[in-house]
Amino acid sequence: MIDVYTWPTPNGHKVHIMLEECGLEHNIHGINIRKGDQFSNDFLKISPNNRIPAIVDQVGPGGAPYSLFESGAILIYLAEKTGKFLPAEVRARHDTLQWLMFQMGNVGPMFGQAHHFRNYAAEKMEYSIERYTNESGRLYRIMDKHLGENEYLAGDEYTIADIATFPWSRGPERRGQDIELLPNVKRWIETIQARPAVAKALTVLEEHQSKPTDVIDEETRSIMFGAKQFENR
Ligand SMILES: N[C@@H](CCC(=O)N[C@@H](CS)C(=O)NCC(=O)O)C(=O)O
Repeated sequence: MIDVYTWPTPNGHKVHIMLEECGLEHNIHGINIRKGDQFSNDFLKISPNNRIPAIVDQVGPGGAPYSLFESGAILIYLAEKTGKFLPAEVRARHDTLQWLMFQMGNVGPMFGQAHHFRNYAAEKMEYSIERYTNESGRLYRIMDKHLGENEYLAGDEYTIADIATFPWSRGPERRGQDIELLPNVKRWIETIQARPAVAKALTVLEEHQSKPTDVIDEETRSIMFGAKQFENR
């Protein structure tokens, strides 16, 4: 049994998709990051960076419980545990890890900044909006070119690289991008969201899913981006 500490965000959805795809038994524990659940001592013990997702595998290596944070590390762990979605062949394996790192180091952080400055920042700063919208466009175009030559990010097979990147890539209009200009990304998004495991995973805690129209109140702003976030713990 795997305990998942999570929230319906792109990083949370990566793990929800992987668990559904692998058919692993799991319990969902909602960590409401808008209300500050991520700062509780119990959660910080398993996720010292006060971010979701985190997991505790009750039957980890050697049969003892094992906890992990960082979605990329969780995907690799679950892939190795199940032998699924991370090819064994050396080139295919490293192609997968390469695109997984592309997501972790580029797509997630840059798209996250685009969301922040376009939707959440109290002050609308033209420079920051333009910088992260342009950077998001650049990353989408890299994916679009690559997906024009490959069915999935790591080649012919659906892997943890796709599982990590899909939840961040859907709804490109949130990052100021026109999906019609990204035909290969569009085809890839549609293929992945038609998978039953993905459709099911996207319903996890869906009543708490944030919408572009959400208004952020002062308490949430302090928790997510202000004094509460930067307190010494
Ligand atoms: N690199 C981390 C990023 C995780 C992350 O940024 N999680 C966000 C939600 S998508 C979060 O928990 N935010 C809580 C906070 O900012 O306090 C991962 O991939 O797991």
